[in-house]
Amino acid sequence: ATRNAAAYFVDRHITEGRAEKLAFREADGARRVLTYGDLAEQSARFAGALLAADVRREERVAMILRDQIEFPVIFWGAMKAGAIPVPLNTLLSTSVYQAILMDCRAPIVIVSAQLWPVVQPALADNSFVRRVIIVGDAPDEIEAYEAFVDGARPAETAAAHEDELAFWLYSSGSTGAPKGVRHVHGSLKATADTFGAQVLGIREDDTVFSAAKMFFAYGLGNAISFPMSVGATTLILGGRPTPDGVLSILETEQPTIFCGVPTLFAALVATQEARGKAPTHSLRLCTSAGEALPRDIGERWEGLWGCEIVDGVGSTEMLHIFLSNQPGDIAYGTSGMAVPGYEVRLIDEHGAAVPDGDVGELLVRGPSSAEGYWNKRNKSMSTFEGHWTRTGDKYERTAEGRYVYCGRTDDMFKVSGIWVSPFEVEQVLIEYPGVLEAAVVARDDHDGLTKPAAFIVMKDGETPPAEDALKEYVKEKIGMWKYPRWVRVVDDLPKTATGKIQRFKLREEA
Ligand code: 3SK
Repeated sequence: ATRNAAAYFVDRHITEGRAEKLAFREADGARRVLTYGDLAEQSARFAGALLAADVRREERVAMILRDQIEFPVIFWGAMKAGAIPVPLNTLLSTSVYQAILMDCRAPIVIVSAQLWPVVQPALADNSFVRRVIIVGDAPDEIEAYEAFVDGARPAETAAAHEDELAFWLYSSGSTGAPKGVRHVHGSLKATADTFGAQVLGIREDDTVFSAAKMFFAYGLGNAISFPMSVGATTLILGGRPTPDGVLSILETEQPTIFCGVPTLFAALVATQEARGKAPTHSLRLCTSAGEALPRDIGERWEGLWGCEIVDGVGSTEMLHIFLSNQPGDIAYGTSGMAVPGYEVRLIDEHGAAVPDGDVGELLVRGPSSAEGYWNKRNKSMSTFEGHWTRTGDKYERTAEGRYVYCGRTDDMFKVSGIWVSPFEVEQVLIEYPGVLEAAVVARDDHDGLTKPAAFIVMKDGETPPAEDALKEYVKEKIGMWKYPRWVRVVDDLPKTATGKIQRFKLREEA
């Protein structure tokens, strides 16, 4: 039997009698719906259109698409044709699209109409792109999606091996240029069988809402592969997840699982606290990833909503979450333990195991690691070390075996010879009344000695705290040497599209 992931996630539902079941429902815009039957038919038709357009096996299909029902159709349709879908972040600049489209050499680019003004100039000198398709209102001279698929003969799902390349994702990381991360067909099922089944316990009667977008590995699992592994339904939000918009979806659309990122949970807690009433909802579980969830946010959320947040850590390279809390066994402020099916370990700079209580770099081993980076041999060799993948994250393991995030390898610094975790200081800063978000970086004082510097964002309408009071608070909570010697109040923090604080930018400013 073929191990093409589309056979398992899409076609299987037809033979199992779920053709009429709702797979996707848009919660904004045109509020369209897509059943499992529609998805099977439309993805096969899109695959047929790609073959008719002479897109060959393993050629890349660049997707610059907002979350909308065409996203899963095109993602699975490309795989059915044996081509490689490459979903791209929808918030990039023209110059980054230009670089990525040259790097992946996609002959065909599918773009949401709203994103066309940014993407169009990126195609100017690209001789690889043979065809551009617009989803939505297409300008006259550009081919519309409906015209592209109209009349196409539905294609059979191409036979594929589970170890064969299936799709790429571009990892932005918290620094540097995006890298093409190449994933195989078997990895999608591997993450659904591990985190999806054994942590979320995802079920056919679940309705999932992921504020994290589908182009992001975290959103791809939450909104596409996990619900589709069991025939559940996904709510799609095309626009930006504002606190008011998300709260309204949680109240009116009644999802049972909500997947967010720490910044959004912080904003939702602040908004809900200001409203001062308990929301009505049907949530049974929430997940958080992208960055470590501050303890205070997790506790306040659970107090308001009576629903746990399962905080975990994953990576684009591992496709989804491999270290996580478990429902019913949550320790806020920690990333929990290895997800069943994965192993993790901590090493020092010489590769030796570090004892509990010491900080080390986290390595992970499991069934969904990527094949490597595209055209980045050195980087691939230093990240994927045989079965083990280096994460670049620093962690500490507690005596109970839970992992506590300390920061990115590049973000950690020493003060008076002792390691400081920016994340630990940030957690204390956001406990201070009125502080919404915080980021801490190293800065040299006038003697050239490294000290913490903090950037804080205040909640709406709150006055910034007296600097000395804030410093004293941190000193008392976590130790003399960790308090920020400088505090700057800013309107917002620089973040990647997936919500990770870009501390390297703040280091430059500090
Ligand atoms: O950053 C994360 O924690 C994450 C989680 C799941 C999938 C991908 C990523 C980057």
